[in-house]
Amino acid sequence: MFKNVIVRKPCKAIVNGITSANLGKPDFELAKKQHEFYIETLKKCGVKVTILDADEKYPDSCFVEDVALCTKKCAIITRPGALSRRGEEVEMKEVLKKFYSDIEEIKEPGTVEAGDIMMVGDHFYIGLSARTNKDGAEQMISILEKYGFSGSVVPLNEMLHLKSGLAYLENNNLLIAGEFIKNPVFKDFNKIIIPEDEGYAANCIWVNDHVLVPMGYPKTQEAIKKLGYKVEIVDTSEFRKLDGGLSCLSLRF
Ligand code: CIR
Repeated sequence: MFKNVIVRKPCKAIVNGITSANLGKPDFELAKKQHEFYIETLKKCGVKVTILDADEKYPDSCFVEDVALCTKKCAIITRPGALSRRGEEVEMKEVLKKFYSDIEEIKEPGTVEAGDIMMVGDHFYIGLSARTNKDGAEQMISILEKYGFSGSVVPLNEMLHLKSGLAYLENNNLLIAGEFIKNPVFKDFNKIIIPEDEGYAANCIWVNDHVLVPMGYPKTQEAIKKLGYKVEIVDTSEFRKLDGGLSCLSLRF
């Protein structure tokens, strides 16, 4: 079960965030409203939400998931691969000191964005992407091993982050899309294959038996409902314009 969630309000500079989506610029006012609804939904799932102020220095700073990995025993501060995002992790380290006595850090030349990391019990799958390099993944695995966890790498070719195409919903249930569907690494999961026309909906989050699902993906919504979860629909249209989704917007631990 998760007790805590950390989010950061979107900033006005969000209109200058990194994107490959080709969906136009996000509307700041609407992004703010969608973010508020996301927070209210998380509260319904029984977690305490820590809300950080918007940070105009970093257009993508609402995507807090990427700057730290929060485990049951320690927090690991990442070193973002995107240069315009490097530095977002500095303040997060200070915030996480209130929650963790053990804080580790990824060091140069390693880069990691934790959108590339999927936790499955005590094992962590780490995507090797344009943002997370081999050195960063190796550092991450040796830190995890120090705390009794394990890690393994998954090379990515098409997706931005590992969790752009995967979401672990506990109980062996795995939402899986695109390039990961045929990957034998995931063969033993109960795979819920996300149809191609709903690819974005692979980025859902499990929060204490609720599953947050993005608005506008009825097939995925139905498949998750059938598994017995409480489905919470959240509109993320403005964050999608920056390749961001439900998982990217919070740290959950
Ligand atoms: C970026 O490109 O870094 C942001 N525009 C989106 C980050 C999405 N984060 C995530 O998938 N964990």
